[in-house]
Amino acid sequence: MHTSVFIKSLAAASIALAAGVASADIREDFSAGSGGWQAVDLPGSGSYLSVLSTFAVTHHASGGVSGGYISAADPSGNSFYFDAPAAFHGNLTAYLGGTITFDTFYTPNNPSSAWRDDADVLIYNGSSVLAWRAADNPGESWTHVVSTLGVGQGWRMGSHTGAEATAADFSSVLGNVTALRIRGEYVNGVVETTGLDNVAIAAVPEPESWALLMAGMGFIGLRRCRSAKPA
Ligand SMILES: [Ca+2]
Repeated sequence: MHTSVFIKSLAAASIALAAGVASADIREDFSAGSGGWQAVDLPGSGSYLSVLSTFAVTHHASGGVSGGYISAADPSGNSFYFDAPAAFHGNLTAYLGGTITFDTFYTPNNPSSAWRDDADVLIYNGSSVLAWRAADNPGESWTHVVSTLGVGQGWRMGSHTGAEATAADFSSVLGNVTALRIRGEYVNGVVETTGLDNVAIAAVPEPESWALLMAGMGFIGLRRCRSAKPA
């Protein structure tokens, strides 16, 4: 009987864990080219719904955090962003609670002319936009940026000064992502070149999956402990 319960709990834990990690990470390390990424110029300062122009990024075969990376040079007095390809679109609800991470830098990097009045990450479903701004701008060398996709993690609606994004907002936008953009504009002036590498959207296993796995492991431990005692 114990063996049967043990197998059932282990099987349940395995199935739940597999379901929790079923969503593979979406990644681009720019090792084989620009991966379909381009750049867009937006009005900026919280206005992100119209695209003023679209332009090509430059792929560099080396010089990234590892291997290649892309860069774009500021084209205007507006706010430019890196624009993700279709691999980063669609139904991303499986990544709620997970992270979006990337490495970036900009040069020349002069703190006295740094531009802060824009979101660092924009996730769109049509005209609904989740906006997140990091605590600070990146540096002149590669800077790792981590944002957690969830309520209370600094995401706001429309712009970085909008209302805090709710669970319903995340469901609505992540359910059908039509664009994902990462900021290139960091200087008050048409001077900077910004690099981007290692963009990743990663899911986390659901907590109940881990709880089941731990319960299964605990049961194994209990069984071993009991069978080790003399009869
Ligand atoms: Ca790379």
